[in-house]
Amino acid sequence: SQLHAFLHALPKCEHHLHLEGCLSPTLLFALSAKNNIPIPSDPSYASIATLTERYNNFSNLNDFLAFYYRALDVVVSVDDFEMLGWEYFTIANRDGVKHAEVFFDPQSHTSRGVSLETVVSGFDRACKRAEKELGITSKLIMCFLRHLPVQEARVTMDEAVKGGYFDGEESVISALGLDSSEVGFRPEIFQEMYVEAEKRGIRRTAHAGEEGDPTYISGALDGLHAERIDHGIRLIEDADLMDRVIKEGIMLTVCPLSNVCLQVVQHVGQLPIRKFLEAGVKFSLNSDDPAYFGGYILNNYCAVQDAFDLSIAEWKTIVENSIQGSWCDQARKDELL
Ligand code: ES4
Ligand code: ZN
Repeated sequence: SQLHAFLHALPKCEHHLHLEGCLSPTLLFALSAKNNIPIPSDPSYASIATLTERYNNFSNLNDFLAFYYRALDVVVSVDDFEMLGWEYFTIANRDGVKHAEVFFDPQSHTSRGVSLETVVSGFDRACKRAEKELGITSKLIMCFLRHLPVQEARVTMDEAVKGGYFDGEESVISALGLDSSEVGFRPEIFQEMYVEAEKRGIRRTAHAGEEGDPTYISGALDGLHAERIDHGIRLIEDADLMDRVIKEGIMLTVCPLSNVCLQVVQHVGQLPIRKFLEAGVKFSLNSDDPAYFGGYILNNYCAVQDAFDLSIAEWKTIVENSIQGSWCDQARKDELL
């Protein structure tokens, strides 16, 4: 696209990236062979090509999530989790990412008999290697699966606390998130865990306003004291709530290619990017589940540029907001600015 070299060179921060969403068809088939775990017999899984083709045709969030959870069967050992994390960081490095705050879904693994320790150790190794070898700083955000009973989130949180992973911003897990099927699973259900996270000095974010209406966004702000909102694009439907988000400086983590792939919008140009810029809503641009949605972060930046033809000054605003909205310390922000 136009400005491609400029966009590539920008010091990018990523805030909305599911490590499990980096499991490409190629890596899925490789781990299946390595671990001797069968690929599902469903015709979609006949080959890397047929699976890739199916990934290009999701009808909505739940249709995608079924594939996302199912693919994880082949990921079992600490090495596998490290490999999945490393897959992300090497491609992010190629795209010019300098700092990444990445999600993982422990319940999608513990429900298969994989321990929290295995998951956290593998991802933590990938993060440490990324800092050492690539100079990428990162944070891990543990997400609860909102379609599962709240009691299971409670158990997951207790296990993270007991393991010593979850005590203040400097611990292995530095933040809490909420993801999976949105409509019908309101943020407030998870209030108790978010209150506890706040007491423990843990940062908080939640997916809201992707498929859900703006009351899911206000629910995440009021009920969970979320400091950021993941997706949040339906904020554009509520002018008063938008004023509040602007006043409080809440950042949205917007994922353009994801929204198109999951048919939240028909094309990137339908996203309220220009309206958010003009109104002063802070947002970062992110890749969500890049192995499923046709591109990593640079593809998302390029898709926005192709759709909106933003000015250099507007790109500077986006990049500065995404650095300032990060949860790294001020010294790291100053290096990136
Ligand atoms: C997700 Cl795009 C999206 N939305 C909600 N939950 C998710 N988990 C992984 N990707
Ligand atoms: Zn997401």
